[in-house]
Amino acid sequence: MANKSALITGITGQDGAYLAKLLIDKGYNVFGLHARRSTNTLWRLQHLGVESTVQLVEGDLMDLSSLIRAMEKSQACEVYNLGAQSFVGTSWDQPVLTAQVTGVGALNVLEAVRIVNAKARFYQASTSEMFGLIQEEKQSEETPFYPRSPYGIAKLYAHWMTINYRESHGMHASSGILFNHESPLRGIEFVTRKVTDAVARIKQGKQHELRLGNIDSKRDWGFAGDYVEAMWLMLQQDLADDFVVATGQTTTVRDMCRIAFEHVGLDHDKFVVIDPKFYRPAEVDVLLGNPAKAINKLGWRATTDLTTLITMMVDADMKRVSQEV
Ligand code: NAP
Ligand code: F7E
Repeated sequence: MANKSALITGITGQDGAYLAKLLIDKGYNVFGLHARRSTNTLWRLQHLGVESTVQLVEGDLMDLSSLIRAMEKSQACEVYNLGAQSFVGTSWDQPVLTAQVTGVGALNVLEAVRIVNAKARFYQASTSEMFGLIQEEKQSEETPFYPRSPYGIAKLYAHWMTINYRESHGMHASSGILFNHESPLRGIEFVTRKVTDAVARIKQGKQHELRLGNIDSKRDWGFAGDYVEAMWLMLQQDLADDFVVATGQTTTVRDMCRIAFEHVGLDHDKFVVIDPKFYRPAEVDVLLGNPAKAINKLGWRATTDLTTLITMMVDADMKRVSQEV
């Protein structure tokens, strides 16, 4: 039997790279939607050694015809929509772009799937940001949403569109409501990577302080490598559904910093400077996921605790910074 084909939007991002590697290792032909940029965005795929194995198809989430072409070319039976303007902070500066890429972009992918092969299975990258001002101490699939950022609102639109395509067109369309997940391949603008990169630079005398915003906010942080496994598992189920994917533990940004600095023998209090520039117009104070449904129905479980994750990221940044010229 011929290998299955999968199409990943957002293949150059953190999750796209880990998912591409996972699917290649499982024997899939992996296609990735590649939005043309003037800079090299393939470094994550290169890092995981899959750059020459994935087949890139030019296209953009805002261009339906390019998505239809990508569906036709890939003949994908599984489609993972990971592409997005995913940085929450930027969503206040570029709310319209965020709505178009992160919200309507998902609708474009759903339409392309419906038009080309409505039997293909679809995964939507939903997010704990949709819970925003939390309505329950531990957030599950039943918890009401209250998004606090243009990003969270765009994602909520995409989330409901996914449910709507499932209910109106009978498509196998699932949403993973993923809580924060990080790795050495995380974008530098996100707080964990900003911290682990700064720790490495400070330790090696290349930086002297770390400027942060609200360090009292709490997040449920897991390892991206674990989370892409949950995405794949969702598309292997007989019935499409929505699943919370989380560790079930929450930690302040302050404590995450302490873990990172302590790993190289430094005291975070001596280096962290609070800068109001990094505060958000509306903060999500705390997120804490309840992954019981994913554990029971998918047999998925987070395997990496926060200390292991941050230690892995600091070690990778120590190496990367030491090799800089
Ligand atoms: P990421 O690293 O920011 O990657 C985003 C990807 O989207 C990149 O490949 C980017 O391409 C692509 N993209 C942006 N605009 C596009 C456009 N107009 N057309 C086509 N592609 C476009 O995000 P991530 O951390 O891997 O997250 C993957 C998905 O999960 C995102 O949808 C994110 O919102 C969601 N999510 C993430 C988390 C998390 O904690 N990481 C949690 C919940 C949900 P370029 O490289 O060319 O810019
Ligand atoms: O912020 C606080 C900030 O930008 C985490 C995305 O992947 O996860 C991510 O969104 C917390 C917030 O992630 C700085 O205010 C303090 O409370 O790392 P972050 P995020 O906003 O939670 C969700 C699930 C997604 O779906 C998103 O795509 O850290 N914080 N000082 C800071 N954050 C940043 N970035 N920079 C600071 O200097």
